[in-house]
Amino acid sequence: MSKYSQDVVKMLYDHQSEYISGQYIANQLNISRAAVKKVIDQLKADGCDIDSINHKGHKLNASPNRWYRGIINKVLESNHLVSKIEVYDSVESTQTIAKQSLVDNQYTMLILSDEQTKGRGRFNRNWSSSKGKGLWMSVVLRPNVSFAMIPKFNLFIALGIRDAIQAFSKDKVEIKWPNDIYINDKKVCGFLTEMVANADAVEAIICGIGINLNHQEEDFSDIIRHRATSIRLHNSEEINRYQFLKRLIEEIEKRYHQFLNSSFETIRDEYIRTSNIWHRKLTFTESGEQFIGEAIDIDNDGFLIVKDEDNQMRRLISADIDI
Ligand code: BTX
Repeated sequence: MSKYSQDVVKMLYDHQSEYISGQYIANQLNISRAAVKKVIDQLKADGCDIDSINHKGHKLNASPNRWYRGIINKVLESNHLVSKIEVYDSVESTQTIAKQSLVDNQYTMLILSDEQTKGRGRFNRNWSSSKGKGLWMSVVLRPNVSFAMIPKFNLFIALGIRDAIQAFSKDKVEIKWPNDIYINDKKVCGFLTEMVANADAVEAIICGIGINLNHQEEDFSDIIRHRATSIRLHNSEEINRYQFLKRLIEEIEKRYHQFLNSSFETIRDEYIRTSNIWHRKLTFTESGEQFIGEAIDIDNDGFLIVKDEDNQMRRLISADIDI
């Protein structure tokens, strides 16, 4: 990619409703018109939907289905959540990159990739992350908290992710405790919270988030098609990944501040109202043990209260649930 690609794409994004001339771009960047043409041709070859008309100029038709640093910097310019943003075309896992990038510095970070070749879920399960269809990202945060706070973090962040998806879905978006977001009983998002800690405190929280944005049903593999969905399937139009990212970071930032300053009790009602696990028979797996039960409540500390088939009450801080 040319070193001017990010600048050109940012200028096109800034003027999305109008044509801007090659000469204007050339003047702004202090390069020749021929150089501008070369960059535009390359962006088009990369799948950027740019309309070019003689004597009128260039116009970005829709937001491209890939990440451009120039646009991301623009849409996230007012964010206070992360201080460093890394963008990749393809990586094995943004979670792995995040863990490598956080060493020997104190940055808060956002790592984004158009594609993951070895995206992973909980318990090392596979997370399907096809190119250009979804949002695959990891956020590195540096709260000064003990590691007992990690499950609480997960609960707050779940609400932030849910709210962002709800803003783009006409159907109800629900949390499946503790790590998934569902629409109409199909998974639209999975997230996981990991940490790097020393004996006293957490050094970094690494929150990996995978959201299916613009998949059509046929884009999902046979294995997950019957239980996966995308936001696009609940919206009449393509999801603009940049607008979605902006909203997601805003919602996460809001919930992160709440997490740092408030107890789970303050969001408990909201969490219960937006969860999809109540009043149904569920299969739980906790520390290798499997049992059937019904989720009854979530207590003020964020533990799930489950009544099992023997009418025994169990208190879970994390588990795997089969719906
Ligand atoms: P999970 O273990 O709850 O979900 C994994 C399960 O979900 C898989 O076993 C499969 O059945 C199903 N699945 C796989 N891919 C998809 C998909 N795209 N849509 C719906 N269902 C799917 C949840 O794990 C946590 C996932 C975190 C993913 C993010 S992406 C960015 C970051 N990098 C990375 O490697 N992981 C995280």
